[in-house]
Amino acid sequence: MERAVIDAVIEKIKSTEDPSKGSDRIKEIVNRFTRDLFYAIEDLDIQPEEIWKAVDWMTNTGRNNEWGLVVAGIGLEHFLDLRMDEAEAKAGITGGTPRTIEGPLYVPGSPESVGYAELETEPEVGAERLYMQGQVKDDAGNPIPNAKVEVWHCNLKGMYSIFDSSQPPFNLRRAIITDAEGRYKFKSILPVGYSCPPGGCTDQLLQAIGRHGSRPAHIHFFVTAPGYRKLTTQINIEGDPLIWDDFAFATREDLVPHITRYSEAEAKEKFNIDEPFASIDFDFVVHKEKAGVFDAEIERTHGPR
Ligand code: MBD
Ligand code: FE
Repeated sequence: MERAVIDAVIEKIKSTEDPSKGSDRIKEIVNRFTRDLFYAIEDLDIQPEEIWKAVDWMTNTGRNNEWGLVVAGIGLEHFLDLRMDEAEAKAGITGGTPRTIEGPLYVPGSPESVGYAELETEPEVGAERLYMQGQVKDDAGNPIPNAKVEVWHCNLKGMYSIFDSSQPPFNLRRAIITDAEGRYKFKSILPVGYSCPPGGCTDQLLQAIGRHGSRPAHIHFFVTAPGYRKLTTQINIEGDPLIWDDFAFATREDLVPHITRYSEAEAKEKFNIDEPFASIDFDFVVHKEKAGVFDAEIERTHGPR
């Protein structure tokens, strides 16, 4: 079919729109997507059975609440990051801690404390203990007191509390308010990598295109402070073999901090801590709010549906 014929079909569909009803923005987007879809069907000679299979797959993906995984897995969430980076650069906002995707597993309402938090509601048996600490700063290097550092990560099974009812609610999720010197510190465990539910819709899709659905071990953060742009980011656990092979494309230079390990003897002697531990120093550098740039607080639904 000629493109002109497809364009005529789209024009015919558009002609049924009532100009006094609905949203111009949504009309524009829907018409564009429909046209691009019809072009793709024509160019790739997509068959009716393939369309109905895709409809079933989309239905199941929604039923299983896997769209957040799919959005991460096809690189769409990372692409949105790249577009936000570009929009900020155009407005003169550069440097600072790089943003990277939120992912689908944040839940608001974590227990809050000032300066320090222990993330384990329930002790994680067999885990390597982690202390992570640093400052929240502005891009001139000034510490920001009263900033909120929200942190969340998975347990040794690669599962996130709230989504995984076998853990206490908010296990491995906390909010830490920085102290007078802009400092935060938390005790937790080194998490492991995450894998999409085996046999689920995202896994099926990735298998069908010869990809895997795993992420390197990582820890998520939101950093917010009045008058500053929200930072959404993650760090990766140094040494994970998937660091540059993340199915969600979230790894970025500057987000793989060095881990220092202390033996039981060193922990006792230098820190008076009764077990060996891993330590990460990491400062978050955020930007002042600026007029005329998009709002870095992105509205989206959180938690299990
Ligand atoms: C995760 O833990 C995650 O961070 C992302 C982006 C996708 C799936 C699981
Ligand atoms: Fe995650």
